[in-house]
Amino acid sequence: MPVDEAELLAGFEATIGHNDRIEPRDWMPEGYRKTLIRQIAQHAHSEIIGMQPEGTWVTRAPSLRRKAILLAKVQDEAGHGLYLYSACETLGVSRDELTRRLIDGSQKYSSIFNYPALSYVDVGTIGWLVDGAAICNQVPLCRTSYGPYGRSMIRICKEESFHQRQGFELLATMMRGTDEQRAMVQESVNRFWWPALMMFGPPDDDSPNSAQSMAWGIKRNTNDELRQRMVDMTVPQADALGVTLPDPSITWNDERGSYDFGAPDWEEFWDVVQGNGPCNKQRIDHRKKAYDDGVWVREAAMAFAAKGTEQ
Ligand code: FAQ
Repeated sequence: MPVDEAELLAGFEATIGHNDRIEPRDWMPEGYRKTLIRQIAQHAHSEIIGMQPEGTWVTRAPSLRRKAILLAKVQDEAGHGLYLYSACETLGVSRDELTRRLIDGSQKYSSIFNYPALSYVDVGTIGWLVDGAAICNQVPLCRTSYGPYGRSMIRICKEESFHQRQGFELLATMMRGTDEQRAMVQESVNRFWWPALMMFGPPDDDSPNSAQSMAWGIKRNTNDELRQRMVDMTVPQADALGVTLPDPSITWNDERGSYDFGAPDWEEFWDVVQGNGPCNKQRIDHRKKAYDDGVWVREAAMAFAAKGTEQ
């Protein structure tokens, strides 16, 4: 390694060691830049693709109040995607390029959004469990080592917390309703519980990126630590709601001060990640259509901007 680069690396490692932030103009190892682009882009894509399952219910909301809440939530998700794409652009990759990589399948988005939202109750369950999992994962990311990513996480987490509460409130309302409504909530929770636990990624032993991402301060906790946090947070909430989580092995472990729980079906997880989930094709087709339909808008905006600079 040339001397200059060794010095730059030492400076980078000292910044990471002091828990200070790396900023866009700072020198960074190529692997750090690539890992950040991979994770931030995947996160941004998840927010944008994540608008689809709930978005289909906006026109079928059961009341004006529910419609206003859902519209605000889905709009927030678009905003989160945009902050994250902007953070990613500071690493030298364009938003256009990132969208192309999403559509051609070379970048991923969260497995959870390949499951359908079959009824309005699923809007509540997604808020409670999916946004709940997102909060567990994202609160530690507010302290991630890359400045633009950490700062975007702070605002995103505030909004996710509203999302989680609206989901819980929707389910609590249904649980105070009829037997049929309670059964709908239970059925929805049964479908979403395991996919929500899969959002944290594979078990630590099977997570090729975790060790390096933790060493660089990109991730602050391992996948299994965050999954455990999610279970510990959710079990008392399920009790308060009066729903049963579909895992008979959930039991309090006094020694660990945490709940024991079963393993998700990892074969199903990898199958969904590789493109074979119930909605993978539909999600990407929809995104591609929106991107293609928007070509003329982007072209017009660019032409307008160019005209502005000519004057
Ligand atoms: N789905 O080595 P690891 C939200 C991939 S936002 C698909 O453990 P890493 C808000 C992983 O990319 C939800 N792929 O990877 C909302 C890697 O493949 P690669 C998104 C997954 O990066 C709510 C391979 O498996 N949140 O929900 C998944 O260290 C409601 C090996 O895995 C974020 O993205 C998965 N679940 O850890 C919106 C948070 N898990 O890339 C709408 C930021 C793993 O090498 C409605 N991301 N893979 O080809 C992270 O914290 C991390 O990237 C992990 C994965 C924890 C997701």
